[in-house]
Amino acid sequence: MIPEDHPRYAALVVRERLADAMRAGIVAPEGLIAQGRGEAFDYLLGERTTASAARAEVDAAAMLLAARRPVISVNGNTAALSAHQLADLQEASGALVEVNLFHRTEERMQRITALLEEHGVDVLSGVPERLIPLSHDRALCLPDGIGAADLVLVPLEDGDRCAALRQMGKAVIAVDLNPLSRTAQTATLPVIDEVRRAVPAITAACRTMTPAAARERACGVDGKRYLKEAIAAIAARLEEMGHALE
Ligand code: PTJ
Repeated sequence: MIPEDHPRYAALVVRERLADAMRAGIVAPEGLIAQGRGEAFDYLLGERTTASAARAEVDAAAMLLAARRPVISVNGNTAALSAHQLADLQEASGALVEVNLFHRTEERMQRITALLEEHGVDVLSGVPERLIPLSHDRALCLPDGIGAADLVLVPLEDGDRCAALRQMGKAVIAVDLNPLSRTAQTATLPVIDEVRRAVPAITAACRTMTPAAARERACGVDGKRYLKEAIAAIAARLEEMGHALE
C-alpha cells in the first residue's frame, strides 16, 4: 500500500502498475529495468513535457496522418502503461496496431493482445514472418502490418530494431525519454517524453490537423534538432539544480 502523502506517490503508483503487469506476464522482467532508466531521464527532464517535445508530438501526429500505412508497434511496457490511451490514438491517426516483442513468447503475445483489446484497441493478427533484418525474434512481424508499413511508431524501444526498420526504408517515430539511446539517435523523429504524456498529446494533435497541414508539416521534420534540444534541456536543468545548492 503506497501512502498518498508520499512525495513520489505518482511515480510509485506507476512502478506498482508495472510490477503487477510483470507478475501478470505482460511486462518482461527486463521491462522493469527499462522503466528505471526512463525514470532517471524523466527526472533529468523535470518530469514534464518540454516545449521541444510538445513540438515533436505535433510532428508525430503530422507524420502519422501523412503516412500511407502507419503502424503502432506495442511491447509489454507500452501496453502496461498506455493500453487505455492507444485506442484513442488508433482512432485519431488511423494507424494499425501490432504487438511486437523483444522477449517474445506466444503467451505474452496473447496476454498483451487481450489487454489491448479490453481497452478497445483493434490489434492486427496473422502469421508472422522474419522480415526485419535482425538475428533474434524481433525480426518477426506481420507482412500486412510492420512488414508493409511506411511509418512505424515505436514507443519505448530497444536499440537495434529502430535501425533495422530504417534500413528497410521505413520512417520511424520513437518515444524515448533517453535522447542518448540508439533508438532516439536513429529514429526519423525522436519524441523525448514519457509515453503516457506523449500518446495523448499526439492523439490531440491528430484530431486538430487537416490532411493538407499534416502533409506539409511532415515534410519538414528535423529529428536531430529534437535530440539537441533535449540534451540542452537536461544540461540547463542540471546547471539550475547545481546553482540552487549554492
Ligand atoms: O516487452 P518486450 O519483450 O518487447 O521488451 C520491452 C523492453 C522495454 C524490455 C525492451 O524493449 C528493452 O529492453 O528496452 P530498453 O533497451 O531498455 O530501452 C527502453 C528505452 O525506453 C530506454 O531508452 C528508456 O529510457 C526508455 N523508457 C523507459 N520507460 C519509458 C521510456 N521512454 C518513455 N516513457 C517511458 N515510460
